[in-house]
Amino acid sequence: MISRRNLIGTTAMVAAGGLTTMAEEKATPTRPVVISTWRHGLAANQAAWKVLSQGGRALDAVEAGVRESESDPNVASVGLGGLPDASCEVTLDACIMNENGDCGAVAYLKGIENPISVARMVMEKTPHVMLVGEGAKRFALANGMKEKELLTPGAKKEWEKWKAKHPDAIGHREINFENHDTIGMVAIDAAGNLSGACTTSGLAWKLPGRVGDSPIIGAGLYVDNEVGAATATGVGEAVIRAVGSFLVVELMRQGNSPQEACRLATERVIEKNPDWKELQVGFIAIDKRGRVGSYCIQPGFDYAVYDQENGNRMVTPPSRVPSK
Ligand code: SD4
Repeated sequence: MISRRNLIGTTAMVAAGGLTTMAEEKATPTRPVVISTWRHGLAANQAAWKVLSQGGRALDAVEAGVRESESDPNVASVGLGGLPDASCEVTLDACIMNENGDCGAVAYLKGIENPISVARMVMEKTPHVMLVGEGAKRFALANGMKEKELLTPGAKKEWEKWKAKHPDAIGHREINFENHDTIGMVAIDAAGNLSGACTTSGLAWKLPGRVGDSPIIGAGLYVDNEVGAATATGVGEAVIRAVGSFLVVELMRQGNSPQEACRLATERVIEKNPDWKELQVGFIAIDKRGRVGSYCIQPGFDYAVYDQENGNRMVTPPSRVPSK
């Protein structure tokens, strides 16, 4: 645990290093707080808040929160209703991490509506961190999950439109700037513990078999209960190259505010990806004091924040490419 004495020490050191001014520091922690990516984060935060406001555990809150988006057929790139891969199959990636550093993940999972709950079972019921494909599905079915058709008529229609335009394509890395996507959620509970969850159907029209950053611990999500938690959205390949979410947490460990940590990690993504102008990547982060922050490459990304003081609302973070 970080003691109050250590916290003060860190603050003084940081202020001396010019990274953060004292005015940015909050004297008392804000908690609980939950944040999540994109507009569908509002409904997800609502579900998470039900757990948090009753003194529940951040882990239960983030699972309940992202399940909301997974099960919403109108969210076009998570769980049910997710846009399919190039062969018109919906395949899902998810991971979860708790305050003890335990983690679980699934990738290339088909036909299961709530991959986040499978990821949690991997974490809690197996000695492993990640299960993929057929094995992940068999594990889910053996543990009480039901098989379900995840391709909705709307998603199929979108695929048909794409296929008509790209009849010979075997895969595609398309990022839709307006209509996202993956839900990443991180939270701190009333007891001051952090957890996070990230779940997606991945990039639309991806090459079959492709796995993005979302189920990769350190890339799509990272939680360190001593420091903070972060999650990512956007082009997964670009996030993996920079081990993005781990980097955000490490930057917070060095004394940066969540906002500055997200900005610096985005700059690293930019350094590692020469085609960054064509990409969207966004990070959101929360620290041990309940401070939150976010940064992205392209304008158009927003995130949902829920706390006691200001309720549930959308926040637009600064972006590297300025908005017009
Ligand atoms: C992926 N990072 O599979 C996900 C997609 C995403 O907003 O986040 N889109 O690469």
